[in-house]
Amino acid sequence: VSGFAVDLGGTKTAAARIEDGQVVVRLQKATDGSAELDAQVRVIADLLAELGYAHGEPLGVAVTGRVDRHGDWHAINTGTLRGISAAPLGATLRARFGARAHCANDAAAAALAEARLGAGRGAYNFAYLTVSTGVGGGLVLGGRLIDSGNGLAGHVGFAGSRLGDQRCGSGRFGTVESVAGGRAIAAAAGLHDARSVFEHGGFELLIDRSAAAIAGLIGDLTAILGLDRVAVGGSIGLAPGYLARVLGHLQDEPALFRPEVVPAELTHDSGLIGALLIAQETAG
Ligand code: ADP
Ligand code: BMX
Repeated sequence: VSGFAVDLGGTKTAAARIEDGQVVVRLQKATDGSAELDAQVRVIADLLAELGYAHGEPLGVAVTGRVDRHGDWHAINTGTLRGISAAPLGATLRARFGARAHCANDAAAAALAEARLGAGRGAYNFAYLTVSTGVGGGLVLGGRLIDSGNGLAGHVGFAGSRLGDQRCGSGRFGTVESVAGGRAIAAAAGLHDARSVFEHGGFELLIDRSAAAIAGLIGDLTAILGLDRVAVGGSIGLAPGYLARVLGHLQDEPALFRPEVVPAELTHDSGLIGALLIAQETAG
């Protein structure tokens, strides 16, 4: 795939020019979680202009939150995206960048890219999990990315965790995201962001609780879907030592519920590459 892509997460917005499935230039800036649709699209347009994007070129935009069949964008965790509710992202992108612009959920995009070009190659039932600002997911079963009309399919971070004792910004109680996501880790530590929790030291129990919740989620998903491989990404998922903790907790599961668990191979580029793959496939 060749073209342009944007990955708008809860913490950072990345944009890239992609050639033959590889990111050749990448830019990044902090996401404004309180911005409304117009302001978010302005940031996207500025990054694309800096990359030399010209109207009508292929463009994939991956976003945190759910994207429904009409291309409307909704926050599920309303603490992460405070200015977005039923925002016509797809229509706005097409009006501004042309008919080859498409949008999708960030973790679903990343899952497709890992399945096709990264850590999921050769797996039959594959899941990608991102442990980042929230906890997101994408399921590629028998080679097909699972979707749903309301864009909720694959949102595994909103499944329950036996370690959960809080409500997350989705309104749901005891979610994996409320235990394992970056916002939850930072709040529990009383620090501004999860990165400082990792760098500060002394919060091993909190980090370990996050990893245990992810291991429990992997066991549950494997029971439901018969996964043979799971790839873990996101800045927390890829932080040194984190995956080893997940694997440690996974040892508490019976062998049948332990798929192969590996780091995301396309690292921080999977959402970008997947967004462009989806845009190309949607275009037919
Ligand atoms: P996004 O959620 O925007 O897609 P990331 O995958 O970078 O972006 O995840 C952001 C979360 O990861 C934030 O909670 C941030 O504090 C945390 N984070 C960023 N860098 C690191 C790091 N090196 N180690 C641990 N956590 C990190
Ligand atoms: C949340 C949810 C998902 C997203 C996931 C990872 C919102 C705003 N986001 O579970 O749609 O895929 O986070 O996103 O409801 P990230 O921001 O952590 O990368």
